[in-house]
Amino acid sequence: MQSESSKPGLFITVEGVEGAGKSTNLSFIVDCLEQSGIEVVCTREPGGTPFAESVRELLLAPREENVDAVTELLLMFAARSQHLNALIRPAIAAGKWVVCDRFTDATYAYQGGGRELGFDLVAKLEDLVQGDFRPDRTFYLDVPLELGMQRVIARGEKDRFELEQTKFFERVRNTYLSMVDREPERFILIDASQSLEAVQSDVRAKVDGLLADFQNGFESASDNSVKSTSE
Ligand code: Z5A
Repeated sequence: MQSESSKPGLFITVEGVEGAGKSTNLSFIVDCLEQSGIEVVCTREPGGTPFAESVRELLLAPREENVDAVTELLLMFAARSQHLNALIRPAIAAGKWVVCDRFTDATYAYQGGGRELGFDLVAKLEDLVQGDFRPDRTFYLDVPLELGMQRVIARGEKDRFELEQTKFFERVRNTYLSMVDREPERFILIDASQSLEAVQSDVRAKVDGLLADFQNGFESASDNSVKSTSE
């Protein structure tokens, strides 16, 4: 299937707690889409452009100084603003599909839930930075915390977030699950505790469904290609 340059692409995000297999399955989603002839831009948050990747380094490096939760929140959105305007919006407008490893749902989960800043503050910044730009679909890979942690520990070195306590990650996961409940039409819930083979079989079925919807006229509900926060 060819993406039509006259038609905007879709914005797909992939979310999950630590060790859920986001990065592994994001590559798989990109492969499935490319095999179907879709032009894909694969990116991540925080990061995605040289400037935003510099902000990512600031955010993830373990450090002795305690980083204030609001400082962290503002840096997430600073990186996002740059990423959105320099890379994501132009790609979607050019008819490409953008597949992004984490986006604003992660801010609700980690800063809103994990850091206990709450939904309202995150929502205000979301409106300011994104206007009504939202993901078209979000794969949420769910895994019990213990299993996710086992996978992460097997990988070695931890970043500043991965050094947090279990309670923090419980709040993160609960926030994700509450968002999945609230927006079942956008979220695609995947049981990521299964074998990788079984997870990818589920993911493949959902991608095929999405491609079929797109062929049948599915278009971004949020009109992502045309609206800019500076307009
Ligand atoms: N953050 C935030 O606080 N606020 C925000 O707004 C945003 C982000 C956007 C960096 O994110 C941090 O930024 C993140 C949240 C915060 N905090 N942390 N931690 P990141 O996405 O770059 O980092 P991450 O969450 O740590 O991702 P990750 O470590 O790459 O995990 P993953 O992508 O879910 O896992 P993976 O690398 O694909 O898989 C982990 C291992 O498990 C690997 O060895 C796989 O081979 C294995 N695996 C995967 N699936 C399976 C199955 N099904 N069975 C067995 N083994 C598996």
